[in-house]
Amino acid sequence: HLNRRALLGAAAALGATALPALAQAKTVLRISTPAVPDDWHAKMWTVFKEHLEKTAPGEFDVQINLNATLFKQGTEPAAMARGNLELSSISAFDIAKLVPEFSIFTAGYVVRDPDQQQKVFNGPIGAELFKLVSEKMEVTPLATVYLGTRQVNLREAKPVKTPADLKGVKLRMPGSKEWLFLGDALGATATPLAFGEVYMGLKTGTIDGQDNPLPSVRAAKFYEVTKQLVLTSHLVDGIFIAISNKSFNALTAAQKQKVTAAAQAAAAYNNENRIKEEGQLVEFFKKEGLQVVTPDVDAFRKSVQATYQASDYAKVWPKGLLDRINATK
Ligand code: KDO
Repeated sequence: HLNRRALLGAAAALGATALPALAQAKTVLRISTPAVPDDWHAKMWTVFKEHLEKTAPGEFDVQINLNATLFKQGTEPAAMARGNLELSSISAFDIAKLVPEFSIFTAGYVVRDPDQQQKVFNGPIGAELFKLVSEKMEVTPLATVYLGTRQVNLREAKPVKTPADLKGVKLRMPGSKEWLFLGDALGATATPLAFGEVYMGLKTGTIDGQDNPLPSVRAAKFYEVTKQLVLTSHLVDGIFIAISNKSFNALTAAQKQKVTAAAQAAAAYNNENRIKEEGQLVEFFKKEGLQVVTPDVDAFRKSVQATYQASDYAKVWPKGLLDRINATK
């Protein structure tokens, strides 16, 4: 409030016509994400906004667009590179399209847990790869967000122990070849669909299942239209708060630091809440009537890892990177 009053006071001193000019001086930061409002990686943007309002009062106009209303899922990186969008959270799958080395993080059973994920991306591996991201994608990653550990979630319950049991199951994946490869590696028939269409797809039966971390299964209410959770834990998934280089380079050094700190506060809020909730959700889904089963995770791990190792993806993984990730504790 103080700030607005100060602005109005300054405007009055300069004459009423100066108000629109002063108001426009705020740097607009548009955010686009497919996240649903009740998910932690949607709520974290409010933390980002409030953080900036405190550290840089009146300097930014942060506009949060959820549910992929501003840009379709997966089109955010191109929009940021063109300067049509300032901020988003981008996935390893988005990055792998332009930075093939990054596909190591789209592979199942590589990252072990959220703690290791933070260490990998906040250490030298992250620094090296984020440099490539900035050069090749024209966006700068600011913080690593734990999206959760992806699990298989089926419309009808069936015995699932190994990848062979998913044969013929139409498993929805986001619409890119890197995602479809993961779905197929799990033994299923991967079917592309945008996140916003998954609920209907499950309800009507155009797909047999989907994979997502449990907090997103809760927030997007997929448990209402599915009967089983198979705890494959196949991907410790991360997304990266990223800003377009065009907008980042236009900021002062102090603003860059504040925007980065706000992104890190947002990620920390998400990570803390998501990890906590993820540990409590199996009970919730059971109460909602879902069958929750643990398959032979070793069988899934072996099969998925072998599929990736034999693929073209592994050919472009920098020598020694997998060992360096594994050695990160
Ligand atoms: C999804 O579409 O399954 C996915 O989990 C992929 C993620 O990369 C991310 O886009 C996420 O959806 C959305 O933010 C919605 O939660």
